[in-house]
Amino acid sequence: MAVLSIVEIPDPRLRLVCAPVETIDDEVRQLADDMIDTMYDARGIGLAAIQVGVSRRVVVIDLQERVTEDEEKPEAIRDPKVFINPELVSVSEETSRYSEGCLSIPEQYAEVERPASCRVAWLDLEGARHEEEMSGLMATCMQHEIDHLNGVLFIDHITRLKRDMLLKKLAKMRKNAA
Ligand code: GNR
Ligand code: NI
Repeated sequence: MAVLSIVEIPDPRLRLVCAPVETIDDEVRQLADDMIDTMYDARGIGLAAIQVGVSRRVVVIDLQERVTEDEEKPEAIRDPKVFINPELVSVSEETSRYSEGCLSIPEQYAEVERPASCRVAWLDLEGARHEEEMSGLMATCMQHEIDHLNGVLFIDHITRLKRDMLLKKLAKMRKNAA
């Protein structure tokens, strides 16, 4: 078990285009394990490797609802999924809006419009290829994570005015916390 520290804006690593995983070896398996520990520790529903400083195309997601806001999710109902080299195969024309947050932009939220559903291809930790149609929060979260692999953040999808307001609130929050 290793909880890693999370990279936050304006760290330039969040703008890197991450490299595909060529070989699924012990290092990748260890990374995925540590990312899962880190995601639960931070109470996130997803995490991309670059958020722990590793510029690789690895994503972990667990959408399962928390029992309560301040109670930790019982380990028994945890269902983490690992996605190696995930790719959008196609996206729907229909869009949906969701109030998104990001562990790399702490405590800030904004409505983001994205394709409502998407078809995603990826490798699992055994190297097997999967392809699946995703919708709802899973589609939103997967697109948010694939964005991270390409150096894109949810604030890139909102208006400049909203982005500036959000960044100001973040600066203020950090100042008060310091
Ligand atoms: O924990 C997270 N919640 C979330 C909510 C709406 C849309 C996307 C997300 S992902 C985010 C964790 C994170 O930063 N993943 O990169
Ligand atoms: Ni994020």
